[in-house]
Amino acid sequence: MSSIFKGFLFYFLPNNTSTITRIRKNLALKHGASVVEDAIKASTCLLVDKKIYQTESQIVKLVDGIPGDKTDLSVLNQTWLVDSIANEKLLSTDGYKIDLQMETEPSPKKRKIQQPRKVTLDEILNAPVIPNNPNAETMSLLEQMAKEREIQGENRFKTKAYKTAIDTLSKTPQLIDSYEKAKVLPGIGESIALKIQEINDTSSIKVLDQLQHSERNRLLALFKGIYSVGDTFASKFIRDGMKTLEDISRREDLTTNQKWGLKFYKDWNERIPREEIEVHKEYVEGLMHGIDPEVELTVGGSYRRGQATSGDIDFIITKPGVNSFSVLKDIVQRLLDKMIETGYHECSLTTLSSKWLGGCRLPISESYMSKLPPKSINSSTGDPKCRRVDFLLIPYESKGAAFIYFTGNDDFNKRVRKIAMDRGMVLNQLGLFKKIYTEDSVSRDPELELVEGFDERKIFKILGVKWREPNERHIG
Ligand code: DCP
Ligand code: CA
Repeated sequence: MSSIFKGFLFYFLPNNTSTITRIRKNLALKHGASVVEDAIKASTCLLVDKKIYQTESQIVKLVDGIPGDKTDLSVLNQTWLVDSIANEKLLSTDGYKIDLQMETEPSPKKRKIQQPRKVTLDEILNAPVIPNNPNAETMSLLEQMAKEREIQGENRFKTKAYKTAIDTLSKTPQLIDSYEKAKVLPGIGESIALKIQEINDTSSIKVLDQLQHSERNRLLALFKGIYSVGDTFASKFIRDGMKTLEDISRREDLTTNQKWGLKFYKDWNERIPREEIEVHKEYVEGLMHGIDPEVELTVGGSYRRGQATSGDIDFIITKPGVNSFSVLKDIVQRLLDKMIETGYHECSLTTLSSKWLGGCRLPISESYMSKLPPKSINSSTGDPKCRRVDFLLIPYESKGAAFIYFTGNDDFNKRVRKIAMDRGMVLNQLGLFKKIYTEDSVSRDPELELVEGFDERKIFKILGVKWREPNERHIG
């Protein structure tokens, strides 16, 4: 490699770690120069990227901030370095000098000097060959651009244009760092040449950043639509390069619930019409009647608040006089057995405890098909859709507190719980409790004494909160 810059001391402005600065510093070093980093020394040559700093006043301000001896500083456009390397000889600095004494607005003459120099293909091909693919960064960004365009379903020619340009760059061992150079290469058109210029000016492509940002959000939302996939999993999927639900379905590390979530992705991301929930209620009541007619089934959540659609169906299950979870569990286990028998049960997302979460689909039956709105039926199979169903097992003595909790909405619940706290009480799904402080409670949590659990209205009253019908609890 030639040593055309032997004896030169260069300081790069901007002195940053962008690809273009790194590449140019490397080139300078390879051609015999020394690069100073922290301070300007005597006879330093300041190499300015004029694409970034276009006015002299900007440069003056920056030079002022650099420590060191600036008495015989010469300030040159970085293109002098690039052109000298391309010509394999030290070019005259005429036309590359930047005069920091001059007025801030460049004179028409100066402006002419900044006009891009026309480059020929021969010049590029005769420029020094740089080992290790000097255009790797540019190619990588163009590759990402092609991918984004492909995802967006842009016409195939656009994607192909990127691929052709990348192919050309991969066969070009010379540094292509400007619009002018890119433009003369075969297979690189106007739009991609401009992007190559942009990459060299900013180490990025603005449009690509925007596309990738919105693409990430789109993928986050898509993946979080899978049951049991939250931010952590969704981000991991994106990091692993997943683009579609099909990509996800090929993974071998999915949990059982995530697999169910994928299987019922479409159905579980739709709201359930109120009329359909009524049919589910009738259906489950029918099954329950054969098991234990005394059991009370209430649909809570948004349905109890009177909303027209719900995300899932929250069944609150209690039985007069029964406060034991294990008795309730036995009943619900028999219900689950029947659900499997009749085909209503599609999947379980939990084992049965004080609650059960799963997926259910109404079997086709003439008796209620006419009551289902069109949105409840899968138009291609004619089957009712699979729905997310919860069973919440509630001791009878906690019925009122559970009704408050499972009616919501969450903001309403937060507000009522806060009122309880302010009154030295605790409200949860089992009841309203008074905090009892004993001598021991300095070191331990206070003991809780049940004040009211059964009667929803009484709980409101004790808290001093005006009674609100469920449909008046939709706040926030
Ligand atoms: N709940 C709560 N705090 C939570 C989650 C739930 O207080 N973090 C209560 C209030 C909710 C009820 O449980 O109303 C049921 O929870 P859902 O998530 O099913 O919410 P909704 O039924 O209100 O809405 P959706 O129609 O989306 O199911
Ligand atoms: Ca709900």
